[in-house]
Amino acid sequence: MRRLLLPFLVAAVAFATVAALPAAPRPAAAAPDRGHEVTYDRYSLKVDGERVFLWSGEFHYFRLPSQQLWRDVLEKIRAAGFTGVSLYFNWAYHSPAPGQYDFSGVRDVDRLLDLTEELGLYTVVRPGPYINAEASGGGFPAWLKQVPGRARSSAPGYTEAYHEWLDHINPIIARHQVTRGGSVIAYNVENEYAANTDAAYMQDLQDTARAAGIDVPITHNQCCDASWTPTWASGLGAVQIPGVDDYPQSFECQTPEVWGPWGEGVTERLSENAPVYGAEYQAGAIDLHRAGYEKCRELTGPAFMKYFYKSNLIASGATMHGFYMAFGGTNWGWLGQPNDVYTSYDYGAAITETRQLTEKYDEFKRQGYFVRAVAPLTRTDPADAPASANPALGTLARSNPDTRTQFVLVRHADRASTTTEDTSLDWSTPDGEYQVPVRVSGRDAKILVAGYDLGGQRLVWSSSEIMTHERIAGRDVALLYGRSGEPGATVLRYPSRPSVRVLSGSVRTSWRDGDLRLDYTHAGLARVAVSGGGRPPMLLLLGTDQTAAEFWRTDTDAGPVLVRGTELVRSARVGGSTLSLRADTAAPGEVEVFAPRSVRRLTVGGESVRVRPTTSGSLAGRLHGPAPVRLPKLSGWRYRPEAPESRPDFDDSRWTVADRTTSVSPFPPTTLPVLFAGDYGFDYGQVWYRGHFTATGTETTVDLNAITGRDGVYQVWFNGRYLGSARGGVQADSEPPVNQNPGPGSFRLPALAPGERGVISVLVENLGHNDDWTADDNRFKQPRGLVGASLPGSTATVRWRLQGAHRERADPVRGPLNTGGLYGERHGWHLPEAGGSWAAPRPPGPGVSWYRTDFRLDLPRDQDVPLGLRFDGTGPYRVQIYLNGWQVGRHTADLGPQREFVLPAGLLRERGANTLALAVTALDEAAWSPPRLVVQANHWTGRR
Ligand code: IPT
Repeated sequence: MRRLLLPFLVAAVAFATVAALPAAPRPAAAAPDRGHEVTYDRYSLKVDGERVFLWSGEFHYFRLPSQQLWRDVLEKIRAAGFTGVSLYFNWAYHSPAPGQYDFSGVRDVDRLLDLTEELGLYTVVRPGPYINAEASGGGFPAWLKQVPGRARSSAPGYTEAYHEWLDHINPIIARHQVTRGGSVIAYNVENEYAANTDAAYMQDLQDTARAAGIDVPITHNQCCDASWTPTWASGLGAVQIPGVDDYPQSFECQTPEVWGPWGEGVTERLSENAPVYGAEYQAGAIDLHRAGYEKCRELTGPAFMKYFYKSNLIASGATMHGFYMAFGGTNWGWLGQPNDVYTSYDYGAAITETRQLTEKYDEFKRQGYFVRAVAPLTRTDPADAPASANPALGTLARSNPDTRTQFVLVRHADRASTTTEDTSLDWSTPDGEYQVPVRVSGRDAKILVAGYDLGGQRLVWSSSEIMTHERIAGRDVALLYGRSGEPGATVLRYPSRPSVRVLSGSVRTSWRDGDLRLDYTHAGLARVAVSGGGRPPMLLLLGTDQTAAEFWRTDTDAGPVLVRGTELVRSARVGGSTLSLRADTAAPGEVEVFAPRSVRRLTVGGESVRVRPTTSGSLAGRLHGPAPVRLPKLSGWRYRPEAPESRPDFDDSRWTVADRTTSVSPFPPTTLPVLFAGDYGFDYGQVWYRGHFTATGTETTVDLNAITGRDGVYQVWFNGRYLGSARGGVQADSEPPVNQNPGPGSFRLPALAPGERGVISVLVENLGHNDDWTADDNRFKQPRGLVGASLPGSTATVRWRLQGAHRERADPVRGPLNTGGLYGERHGWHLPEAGGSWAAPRPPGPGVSWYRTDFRLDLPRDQDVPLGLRFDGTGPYRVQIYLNGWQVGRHTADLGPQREFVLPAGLLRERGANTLALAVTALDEAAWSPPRLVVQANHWTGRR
């Protein structure tokens, strides 16, 4: 072991620098001419007078502790066609103790906002102070529980505390506003502030932001629907753009087939002067019932997205959307709220926790490209919808008052219906009366467009949906799609008869009175070249859901580029005659590019690709996939038992004495002294208690109460002997219906003689802090740790001391949420540089056992290979997983559901030495089955 110490120290030092990536040089203060004006009206946001369609995805940087992966995920979000991101800022993540703030390394949100700016993603910032988000304390730091005065009100104690937070975060946000050349387009105050509201507080949040130079529109996300009051649309505390959160599909992931249990999901207009804002629109779900996130992904899958998102677009005319979540991430360390979530916050999102793209991503892409390409959508009013000949299918319409472009939603009248129906729409389009045949198969919805100037073309109508169109190399390239096997028709108008060539697929054309009509069945990818007719040439691509999703659009200085194939296109650049793509592949395959005229050559990921011109005017070539990777087997495990705290002779003289008799907690202590961990500065993770007494001889049991959060446990020893464990409570109430007996446990003591000395040792889990959903302190200020202790029948006085992770001594790199108060954590056993004597592994017994091993990786530089740690065993134990000192997850082997944990690149050294440490808390004797490394995905990325 000794031998290993030195290299580890070196690795640890090197590592700290990797983890806490130095901040990039800050751009000099933005020159005023880089700034843009942000305004809005009842239709949309505007930047320098140009309407903006905000289609944003929610992303939590604090759930992805790796700057390099921020870029990866944000590039994936951008590539899906999102025009923006919505970001919560988590106060607890930055503040271990009052007055202490950290914005470095994985907390460097200044860098994060540099990145959104560099990627051209508009950013809605949501700094709370309260965010909910299934984060511990709803984003409130645990130290706030000791601050008197109701949180989320204008009580002085709370006011002073949140001003401290805003004084730190607001200046960072302010310098990244669109008005100063940055990406921040809107600033959201509070979160679903609907119960126990205090308008003066709501107003002060905004006044404070304005005083810090925030000059973009201020927004709010109202809970659920406008039946919740106030909506913050008027009166004291009103925001400029009030928005609504919609979760029509509920969080019942275990029944993914149940359709829209929480209603229509139409975002309400809360203000006549501001755009309709779907601040949080459901794009996944919390796994409340531990059904597994794949079920949540099914619950909120493409069918839901098609039906609800498109219905909402046309019903509400919303031009501001935030989809919650685009990427969920990981509740690493003690970040998660303890009752509703576990380590993974995958959320069933379009991008998985392992950063993979799903069929939900494809649907986002189809819709995102559409809302981005078709500008008239940014200003629409309700319009008469064409009648549907088949009453099973309903229609709803909007039109743009300037261009008269019409948008018609077609879907089942009964939203639960799954039948396939054909209809004919009696459509009075801006270009004349038409009978338009449409088919809807099952849970689907289409937005059909009529009267649209599609580049240089005139689209009269189409029963295919528009995905995107671009002017590339002097012609319009348009991509339309429908479900495979469904009939489609498109009508385009020309001053004179154009010439039409069907390059591939089966498309029938007809010409009548200026209308070119194309009829086809959606299958594969049909290609039609149209030229002449008094308009610029056009390449019309007619795809299916699947083939359309194979396209990527991206901008270059030389104009837009469309790419077909690859797993992902991150960005493109044109230099001379070469188009350079940054793209990922999962397997060898074809790539086809539609690029500016100058382009003759193609490089992908820095490698040149042999290309040939196609009859479609594109260039095509082949790409290779990733090389297979082999992972080391985890072996050489070493072991070290802990919990010396359970022994009677353990020296606890330097521990904190529990001597308090009062607490600001709304829950009155049932016994004294106060044992609440937070009242003594121990906020996160496990806490140890030791109670000393001199027996009277009448003791029979020790009766305890502990609050741990759902699924937490505590364990009890007497004079070194294990007495057993009990489930901790979630919540105690101080008002009826009263539960003043949370997490009870009664432990039998051995017979004691009068005058005999006894030591009770208790290890209590703290899985995190409740949220403050109801803004009344009752949940949020619930204590953690022991909340009651007594020796029934005895008059002996128990002197208690406690020990844990103190808020004044948080890990300066990994932050306050990384570790708790286990002996091994207090002595750095989780750190790469841990010394001490470690032995051959033995199975865990009651208490805590540590296991460590090292492994080297040499993953290919030009591949992205997310790795996971997989546990196969089950038993009465829980495992805290430390990767190079970072607590990346918690495996609850007795409850589940999660067995595989993400080892995020950045914390994981992909080429180098890594240390894995496991703290196994067993409730009983357990079998030891070490975890293994697994490849979660493998992509070739080329030079990144
Ligand atoms: C909405 C919250 O605003 C958000 O923070 C998150 O908690 C989300 O729910 C659920 O994941 S609250 C709404 C569902 C009532």
